[in-house]
Amino acid sequence: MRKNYRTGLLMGCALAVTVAAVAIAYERFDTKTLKRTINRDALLCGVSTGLPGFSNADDKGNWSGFDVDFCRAIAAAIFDDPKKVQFVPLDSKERFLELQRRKVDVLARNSTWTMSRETDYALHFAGVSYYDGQAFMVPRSRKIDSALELDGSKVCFQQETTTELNLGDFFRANGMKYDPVRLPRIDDVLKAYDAGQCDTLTADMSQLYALRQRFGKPGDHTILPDVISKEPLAPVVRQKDDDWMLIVKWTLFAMLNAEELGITSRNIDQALASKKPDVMRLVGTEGEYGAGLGLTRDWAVRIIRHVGNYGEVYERNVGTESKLGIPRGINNLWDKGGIQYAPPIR
Ligand SMILES: N[C@@H](CCC(=O)N[C@@H](CS)C(=O)NCC(=O)O)C(=O)O
Repeated sequence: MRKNYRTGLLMGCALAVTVAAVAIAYERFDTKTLKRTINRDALLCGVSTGLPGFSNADDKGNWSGFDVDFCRAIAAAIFDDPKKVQFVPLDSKERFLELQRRKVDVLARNSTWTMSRETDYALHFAGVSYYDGQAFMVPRSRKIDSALELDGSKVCFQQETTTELNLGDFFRANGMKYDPVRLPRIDDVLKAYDAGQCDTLTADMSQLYALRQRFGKPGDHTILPDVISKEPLAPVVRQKDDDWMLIVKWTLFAMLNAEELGITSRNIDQALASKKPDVMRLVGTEGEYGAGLGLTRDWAVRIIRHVGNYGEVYERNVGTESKLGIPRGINNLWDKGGIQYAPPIR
């Protein structure tokens, strides 16, 4: 009797431990991001702490930029209101951990898609929003025009980025020496470079264009043409929430497909009357593609109307007409000489 009681107790405990373990495993993989976003009535979007053209808040706290617009596009698809976003600035060190801990629903923050970031933090990069590569910035007065002239330089960069490894690879591969100046925050990196504590600053090329805007005289700094790495920048979500991943991924693809089909925020109403099958599927006048995402039929129309297609977002924030002035380059669509290519909506 006593033995039976003890066995029963042990089995009960084992069951409780198993249930707890399953609950923890379930917790580790959050599958309810869309539901929580809707209940909260706002998207929590992780962005960088301040990169003009990508994600930057003015003195009234209004955010703007390429990454910020991507957050707004997701909010537009869900709520038909691009303003329903709370921006959460995250520096390079905290970004993936805070996403994993659910401080944000999505990270849209100049983050390079690498294998270890997906495997170490149980994340997925949803699709490349910007193809970038690492480069160097130097004071124009140094009269340097190639990264191969940087032998013996003191190099400033931000910690917990892909930058450090690429830097080591590049100098080693070219038989050159350097002195690393590794700093925790982007403001420290800028200050150190501005104070002449390093001879060059290295980061992704797009970010050098952005950071240059933060100096009193941007024209006093040259971005060298050498690109030393592949930096596919992509929005990031947690693993095992496929429904949410689909929304983030197809938001990007809808923006790219809209550009390819010539649909913009200005001509979206004409597109609604179009009889072209590809246009009809994108704008929801044919098929039920929104329902597959748990969204409405006009999900893509909402994105295009409120935020614009990929090209509009690129040009407005970072393109040659903007302050940053970055040529479209490989971020052009595949049929215009670039490598941006979205799977079709069908
Ligand atoms: N793409 C690279 C670099 C990303 C990165 O964090 N770059 C820095 C240097 S420009 C940055 O954005 N800092 C802004 C911040 O920490 O808020 C990566 O994913 O590691």
